[in-house]
Order: sequence, then C-alpha cells, then structure tokens
Amino acid sequence: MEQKKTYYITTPIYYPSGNWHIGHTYTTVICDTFARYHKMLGQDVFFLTGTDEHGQKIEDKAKAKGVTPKEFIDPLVNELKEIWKLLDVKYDRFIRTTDEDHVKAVQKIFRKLYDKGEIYKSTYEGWYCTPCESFWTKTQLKDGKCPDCGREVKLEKEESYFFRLSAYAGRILKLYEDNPDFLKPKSRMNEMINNFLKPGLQDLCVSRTSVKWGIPVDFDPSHTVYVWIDALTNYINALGYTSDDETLFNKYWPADLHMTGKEIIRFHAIIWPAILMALDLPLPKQVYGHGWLLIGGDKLSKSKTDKISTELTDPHELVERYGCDAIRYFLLREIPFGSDGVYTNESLLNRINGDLANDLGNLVSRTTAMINQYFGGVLPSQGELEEVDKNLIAAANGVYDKVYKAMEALDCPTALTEIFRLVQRANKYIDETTPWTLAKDKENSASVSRLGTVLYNLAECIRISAVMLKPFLPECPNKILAFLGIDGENVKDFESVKTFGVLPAGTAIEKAQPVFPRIDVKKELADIEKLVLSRKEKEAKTQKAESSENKKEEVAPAQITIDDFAKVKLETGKVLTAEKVEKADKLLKLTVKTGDRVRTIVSGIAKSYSPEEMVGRTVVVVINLVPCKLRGILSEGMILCAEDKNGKLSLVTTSEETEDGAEVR
Ligand code: ME8
Repeated sequence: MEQKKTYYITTPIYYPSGNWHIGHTYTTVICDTFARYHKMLGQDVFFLTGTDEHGQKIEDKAKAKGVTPKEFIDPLVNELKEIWKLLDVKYDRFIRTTDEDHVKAVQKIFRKLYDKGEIYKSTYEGWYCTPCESFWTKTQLKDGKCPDCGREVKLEKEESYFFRLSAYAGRILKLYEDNPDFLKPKSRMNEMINNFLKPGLQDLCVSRTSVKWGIPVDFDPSHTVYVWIDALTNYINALGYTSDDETLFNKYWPADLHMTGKEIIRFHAIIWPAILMALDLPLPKQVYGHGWLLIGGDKLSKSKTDKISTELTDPHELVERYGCDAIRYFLLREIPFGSDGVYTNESLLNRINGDLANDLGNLVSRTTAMINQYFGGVLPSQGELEEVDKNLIAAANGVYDKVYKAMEALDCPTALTEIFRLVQRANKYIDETTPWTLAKDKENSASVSRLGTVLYNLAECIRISAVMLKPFLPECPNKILAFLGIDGENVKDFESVKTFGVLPAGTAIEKAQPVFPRIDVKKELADIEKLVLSRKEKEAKTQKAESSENKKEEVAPAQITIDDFAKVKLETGKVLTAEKVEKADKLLKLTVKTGDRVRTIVSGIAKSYSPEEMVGRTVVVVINLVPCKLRGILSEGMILCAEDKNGKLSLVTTSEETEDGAEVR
C-alpha cells in the first residue's frame, strides 16, 4: 500500500455566527480524525481550518451592536477556537479571511484573473437575501421569497465584476468523468451534473459595490470582493500562494481532501475547480459532501436555534458533561457517513453507555482486574493456542486492513464498527473461556497456563483496539495503553497493530479505573430537559426585556408634532361586562361605555386581568381606531395599558373618579 508522502485536508471556513452547536463540530472532528489517521500512516499532514469573516450580514450585526465588524467577530472566533481546544482538534493553521496575508493574496488573485480576461465588468441585477448572502434569479424565488430561508429578498442592480464560470461547465463535466472519485458520495456528483452542469452555468458575480465589509478590489476600490474569490481561495492562500514564500504551497497543494457539508458542495465542486482552472493550478484530489446533524426533521442551524427542542447542543456543555472522546465518538460513529443523522441526547447517551462504557470499558476493567487478581498485576505469558484463541487472534490481525479500507472510503462509522467488533469479540471470548473457572483450579499448572494465555490474548486485543482508536479519540486510548504499561504518546504509527503478541510477558498491568462511567440515562435526560427549559425561559425573558428596551430606543427619536398626537382621540370608559374569548388565552371581550356610546373591545389583557377584575373599572380608550375583527368579534377601540419587562400589564386609569366619555389629552 504505497502512500503519498504528504496529506492536505481542509474544513470549510466557518461563519462566525456565535450560535455554535454540535452540528458545527461535525466537519472539523472528521477532519481532525483523518489528519491524525494519516499522520499515523506516516504522512506529512497539513490540516487547515478557519473563519469566513466578511459580508453584509456581519457588517449589519456589528452595526446593530455599535462595534466595528472586527470587534464583533474577534470574540466569536475565540469561542470557536476554544471549542476546537475542548474537542482536542489539532489544526496546523487557523486562517481568518481578515488575516493580512489572505487579504493580499485575494487581491493578487483577483487582479490575475482580471488580467487574464477571466473576470470582466458588467451590471448585476438579482434578488438578494441578506441573511443568506445569496443572489437569486426571479425563477429561483419561492413565492417571491428566498428559496433557502423563506425570508424577504430585495431587487438589487449594481455594477459588478463577473467571473466567466459559464465557460467551465464542459471542463468540469470532463473532470468528473475522468475522476469518478473527485466528488463523493456519488449521489452529490449526480446532483451537480443534473442540476447545474447539464443545464449550463452562468457567469458569477464576484464583486459588490454596496457591501463595504470585505476585501477591496485594489485596482477598483469601490468594489468589494464578493464571497467566492475571498472564501474559496483560503485553501491556497493559507499555504502562501502568491506570497514571497510558497514553500508550503509547493509542498502540500493540491489538497487531498476538501471536507464540506452538503449544502456547500456546489461551491467546492463547481466554482472552486473553475477558479483553479482559470488560475492554471492543479485541482484538489477529492471533495466530500457530508450530511447534516438533524434535530427533529431540521438541520441544526445557526438561524433556527429557536426550533431546537430540549436537546442539549452546546459543544462546551456537552464536552463538560461527557468528555471530549464521548462527543467525538458519537459524531464519528452515529451518523452514517454521507447521510444525515438525527441528533438526540438519548442517542448520545446510549452510544456512551453501550459502546464506550459497556463494550470497551468492561473489556478493559475486567481484563486488567483479572490480571491483577490472578497474576498480581504481572502480564502472564501466552502458552499453547486453542481454536478459540486462533479465532480471536485472526479477528485482531484483520482489524487494521478493515479499518484502512473503511478510511480510504472516508467511512469513519464503518472503521469504528470494525474496531468495536474486535472489542465485542474479545468480550465474547471472556464468556467462552470463563477465566474465573480456570482460576479456581489454582493447583493445576495446565489451568494456570491456560488462564495466562487467555488473559494475555485479551490484553493484546485491548492494545490493538486502543492503538486503532487513537485517531478517533485523543484521550482514552492513551489512558488504556497506560494500564498496559505503554506510553501512548510514543505510539505514532500503526506498525504495532500488525503483529499479535507485542506486549512482553512480565509487563506490569494496572487495574483500570472505569474509562467511561455508565450514565443513568433516565435521570440524565430529565436533568437536561430541566436545564434547557429553564434556560429557554430565562432567554425569553431577557429577549423580551431587550426588545422592549429597543422599542423604547426606537420610539424616543421618532418625534411627532402636537397635531400628530391630536389625531389620537382618547376618552375614559366604564367597563360594563367582560368575558373570556374562547380558545384565545390572552383575549378578553369587553363592553365599554364611553359617554353615549357602548362599544365592544377585544383586548389582550387576559393574562393580567380576570373578567371579574375588569367589570366596573374606569379605563382609557382609543375611540377613533379603525374597527377590526379579532377572533370573529368586531373590536371598536383599544384600551391603554402599561407593560413591564416581564410582560405584565397594568391598566391606565384616572387618579380621581371620572365620568365615562371624558376626553383624555
Ligand atoms: O458554510 N450538521 O460556513 P458555516 C452538520 N462559510 N454539519 C453542519 C451543521 C449541521 N447541523 N451545521 C453546520 C460555511 N455544519 C461557509 C463555507 S468555505 C469556502 C465557506 C457545517 O459556518 C457545514 O456543513 O455555515 C460546514 O461544513 C461547516 O459547518 C461550516 O459551516
């Protein structure tokens, strides 16, 4: 199995959204695993990740907070880096699109493409969705709204630079034809061919004059480089492309693998290769579009976090509660690679209990405990082998090839399944050989030797499983190896797993502490639910307080004249009757006498006042409001209330007894 000497793997650069959730960690944990795995194959690995920091959305959010875009982004980037630390993600560079070297490189690339005639100036007209930072044609809109998020779009027309993407459809089809592995899984390649390449590509708008937070086109500074050339070129800029020192670029480019979520496959498998072709650069070896973590039927996503039921999704909290390895294991094992996978706290806890605490944890603690109990913590030697031993050893010897094959296919769940097959096989071997029965026959040297063989074989299976687990789980394999007297830090390749019988007899074996404590699932789920619900309640309150704060701020500057105010006719009214409105827990139907007139008013005060409390009260009524139907009842006015920050209402009334129908000014 001849290996290439270097291996370059990338994640997409992340939008600094701040709503970091476990779905975000998926791409990067996979990449970190492949990076560790390829290092252990003996390759010189470069692993890149980073952040995608420009665009209107960031500019708007920063403005709303009264800070500069950079001030807005910096803490979010730090949060993301903190998450990678918690998950023990070891990247070689964290590129930020605001990094000076990236900015310079983007400007050089833009100019290069312009000089070559690959970029030209024209006028852009399209429907723009600000939250998604996407332009749509009229036919792409869904009911006149953004087809991705369903929000309002606005028609924009402006002078722009365009990249001649339309010229590349044929070359990209040929690329797919010649390299069937270029884009995986295969279904994504079909999607690109049928939905985009065959219908023909359109030239791509690559600059904006209306967006200021971005990289200026240096030869035409009223233009800002728009998304594609800024974000996608990070993969070459991080290696010093166009800089004074292109050593890394020459060493690692082309990338071996761009790992991305399936929603950005079009950018990576069509636009990016076209840009590289235009620059006359070699193309990445492979692009992989993985599936999503779903909650309910929805993608866990930054703009829809309010939909996130009672699942705990914050990576900080999850790692704090269950540890880095448990979270990584879940991500790598549970989601069928290439497909979507549903995330629930229950499925996470079941994986921890089932695979890690029961299968792996039990094997380690039973074996090391027996070596301590029966052999005083000294590894016995392996004697003559029986059929059952040979069977186990064959399983252990086959695991490397199986994992290798799965990892070549980028299939972490299968690779882990293979390792855990060995773990389960070893547990079964304990039941088959019943070491405790052999131990009873202490005086019989054949039994003692047989017991030694069994425990030796088990220790070897643990060693092999732990070494194979190293790329996936950074912590527990080394802990397990330490029980067997091995310094896991020194195990830097897979050589030792290719031979069964590496552990020398006589090695001191420590009685293992539980590697993964069992979790009481029912109790834990109840605790999580309580935690999430109470937090949501708090958040709702703060939001309400903030929004009423904002309302006040908004109202304050919008001044009106005395004539404006005079348009509002207010009178005192006496509440004659009050009743609840059926199936509307906030509404009361009131009849209110204002002078000569008795009017019906539907009012949203039912949460603060009962019907009984209302009857007989003096209220202040807006009497010249256009009548409107609420729940089928014609409401002819509005009564005034004050609302505190918790949403509690208090009726506005007069301080002295006043007749109904008195004008309020
Ligand atoms: O797309 N399940 O950034 P991003 C699985 N800046 N993966 C998920 C996920 C989920 N629920 N939610 C997010 C961008 N991700 C662009 C990329 S690259 C030149 C520009 C993954 O912050 C997503 O699929 O929206 C992607 O791989 C990564 O998080 C960053 O997404």
